[in-house]
Amino acid sequence: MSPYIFGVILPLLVTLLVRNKNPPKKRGVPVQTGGEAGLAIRNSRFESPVQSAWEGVATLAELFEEACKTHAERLLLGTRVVLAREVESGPDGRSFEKLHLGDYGWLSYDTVFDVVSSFASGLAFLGHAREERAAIFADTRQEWFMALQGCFRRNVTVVTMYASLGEEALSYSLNEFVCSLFWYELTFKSLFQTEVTTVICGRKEMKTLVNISGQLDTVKRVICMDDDIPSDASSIAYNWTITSFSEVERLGRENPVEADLPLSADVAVIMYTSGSTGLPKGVMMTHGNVLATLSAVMTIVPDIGTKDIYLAYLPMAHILELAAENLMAAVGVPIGYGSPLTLTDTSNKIKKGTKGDATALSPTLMAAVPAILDRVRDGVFKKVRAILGGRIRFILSGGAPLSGDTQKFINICLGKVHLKSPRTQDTKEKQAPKKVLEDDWIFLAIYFVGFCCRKEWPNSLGMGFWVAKILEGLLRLFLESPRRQEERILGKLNQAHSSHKRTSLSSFQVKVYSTIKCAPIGQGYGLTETCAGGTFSDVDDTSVGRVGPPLPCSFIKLINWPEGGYLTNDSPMPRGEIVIGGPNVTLGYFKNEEKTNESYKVDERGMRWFYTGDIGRFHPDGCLEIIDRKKDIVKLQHGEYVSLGKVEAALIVSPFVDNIMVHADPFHNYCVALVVGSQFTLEEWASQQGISYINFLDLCAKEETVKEVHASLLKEGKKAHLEKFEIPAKIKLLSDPWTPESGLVTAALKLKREAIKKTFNEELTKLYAS
Ligand SMILES: *[C@@H]1O[C@H](CO)[C@@H](O)[C@H](O)[C@H]1NC(C)=O
Ligand SMILES: *[C@@H]1O[C@H](CO)[C@@H](O)[C@H](O)[C@H]1NC(C)=O
Ligand SMILES: *[C@@H]1O[C@H](CO)[C@@H](O)[C@H](O)[C@H]1NC(C)=O
Ligand SMILES: *[C@@H]1O[C@H](CO)[C@@H](O)[C@H](O)[C@H]1NC(C)=O
Ligand SMILES: CC(=O)N[C@H]1CO[C@H](CO)[C@@H](O)[C@@H]1O
Repeated sequence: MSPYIFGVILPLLVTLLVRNKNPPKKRGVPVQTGGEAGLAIRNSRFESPVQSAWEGVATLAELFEEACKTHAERLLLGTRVVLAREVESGPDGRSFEKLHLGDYGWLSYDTVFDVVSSFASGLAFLGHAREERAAIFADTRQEWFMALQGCFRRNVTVVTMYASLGEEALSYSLNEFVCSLFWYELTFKSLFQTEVTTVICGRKEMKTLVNISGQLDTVKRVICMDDDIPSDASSIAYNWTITSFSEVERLGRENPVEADLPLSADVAVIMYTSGSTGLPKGVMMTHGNVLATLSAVMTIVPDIGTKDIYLAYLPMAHILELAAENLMAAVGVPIGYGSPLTLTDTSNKIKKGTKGDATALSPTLMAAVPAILDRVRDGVFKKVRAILGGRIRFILSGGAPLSGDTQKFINICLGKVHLKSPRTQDTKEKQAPKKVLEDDWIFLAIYFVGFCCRKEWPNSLGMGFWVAKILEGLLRLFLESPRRQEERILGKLNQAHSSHKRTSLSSFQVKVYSTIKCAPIGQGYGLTETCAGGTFSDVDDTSVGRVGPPLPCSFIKLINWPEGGYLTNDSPMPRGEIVIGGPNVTLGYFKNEEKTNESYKVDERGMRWFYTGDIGRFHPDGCLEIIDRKKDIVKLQHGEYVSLGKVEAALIVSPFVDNIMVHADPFHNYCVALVVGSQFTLEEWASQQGISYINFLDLCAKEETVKEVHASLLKEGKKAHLEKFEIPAKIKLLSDPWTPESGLVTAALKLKREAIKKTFNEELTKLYAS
């Protein structure tokens, strides 16, 4: 045995031994519950679900009032002044609006409470009756927050959905047209279904409203958050009274009425979610629901308090943002408003040379969704590659042992693995691929960085420099504009701010080390239906790929799903469908009893449970990991179940495959696949075989190519121990890669099954027809 290898193994062994001395901390512990049999886990620190962290407070309205009394003189809401608007035209002839924004102007708790109370009175003065509902459609801004609180003070249920800009901005890679159509449908559906009588919106949203006015016979009042109400709006003949926000406030001040406060079980918000399939559904959340979530988050974010500053920029119609802003206001944290398009100095709408929201505010807290973190990840990878010139193929590492994590990270950054698709990760080690949560990539990155800093990576290797570079990119990218968001998973980051540009290595490392120590990103798992309650990783948990133990307000139960092959007595870890219970679980879908009955159950002890349709497993320390999705598992004609994600992850390993989507039609007994060929390997193969072709498209159409690729899939399938029915019987080889721009994969390169099915409908039909 050569000393070199010896030298590598020994330190690794030592590390393992040292590690094993400390048994993993128990973060979640089993708990007895009612309802369907299964394995339930609760947060180790709380025996029963937390309902309210504030004594005597049972509603959001009370919470806000209390906070205003406690923090009266402190600053609460901040908005930037628009100094100038300019229109610049881009190279492609499209014009962009650029903003020159000034500093933040602040309102104190006292002032805000005054505005909120006046607004509530004004609402009553305008004739909004107590049991009628109001809708708020606007970008995240301070009027949104104040209108919300105003409604709460009148026990008025607020209907929300994403405002146009939020959605558009977050998904700017998506086709804008599709987006606005979608929004249009959502607006219509939610207004119509909930019989809203007052709509509170921004200037921009009024256009849509006017467009659909003919169909909205319940709407009587429109309150415009901007003072300059569009003139074309009032010229249209319909029976709405249009009032500006400040006018409502003035009316309320002149005609004050008593507050009409809600109870804990009253519905605070009906939140419309897009849902990945089908029509939008309105989730009914009580004050108790939201309060339970706030209380739980309180226990998680360390020492949240008056020294913090919060940057609000996600859509308020997202439960994460709504909960976050209410929490910040409750604990005395000033909220500065921004938008995804003005977040950083280099954001789309920021005039060159002026400050983005993050620079102007220097927040200590912000909410994020995986799409943002995905961009961080992509940026990190690009950066790592770029640092080394962008063409590196192979690195020889020696002189010191390389940890598995580091190796993985570097491989991902530089290797084929990432260039193909992140879904290939881990296929060897695990049968069940990580389908749902791919954002462990970013954690891996952070972990790597933490590792390097802690181990004081030998500078002789030049690694210290490297690390600093990666971190520089990482931190800067934290602030870059986000993409399409997904509501399922919530990420939160404690942002270490500063100007990171020309920071020296050592101070940089120090700064980052302190960030790492307190795990800057906690990962959680939750749904709108559970009021974003679910799980959240502990601050001191540096593991990756898991979503943590149950939140103090939730129980998490795994139940058997025998058809899919996931059982709670599986070894080494119990697996099953994830069911979430507790005070955080919402009442159900608005006017959709059938869907509510499908997904919500109340057990004999009165606890509400929500069936998520996600498949998870519990680690020994009580942390949850998401491993599959029920929806992605299809039952074939003869009753066999195919987990599409699992099969795809096993087959994408083939060198000929750039991307793959397995499709299983329940009316047939085999599955098929759409395969995007890897141009490089296929052309190489063709030249070896002496096959001539005009272009790649032509090569992919050739029968022998398809045969070769199919054979390779069979081989990989066998290697991964797939069943015969799991391996696609027929495939279609495609030449064009699937990119986020084409709308076939998300920004995080996850397949958009519905979009792909639609695009290749003809090919899929043919595969089954022949
Ligand atoms: C709040 O409003 C709801 C719906 O209109 C009503 O059922 C409930 O009784 C009200 N709560 C109070 C405390 O008046
Ligand atoms: C206005 O309504 C029509 C259908 O009535 C729709 O096709 C169009 O997209 C709408 N325009 C806007 C700006 O929402
Ligand atoms: C406006 O209201 C009047 C009386 O309330 C009613 O007769 C008329 O049909 C309404 N017009 C529209 C466009 O809804
Ligand atoms: C939903 O469940 C409740 C209680 O079990 C039942 O009364 C109701 O009829 C169900 N509704 C539908 C639409 O299935
Ligand atoms: C607001 C709400 O739904 N509260 C319920 C939360 O769950 C507990 C049981 O754990 C019920 O008792 C509450 O009524």
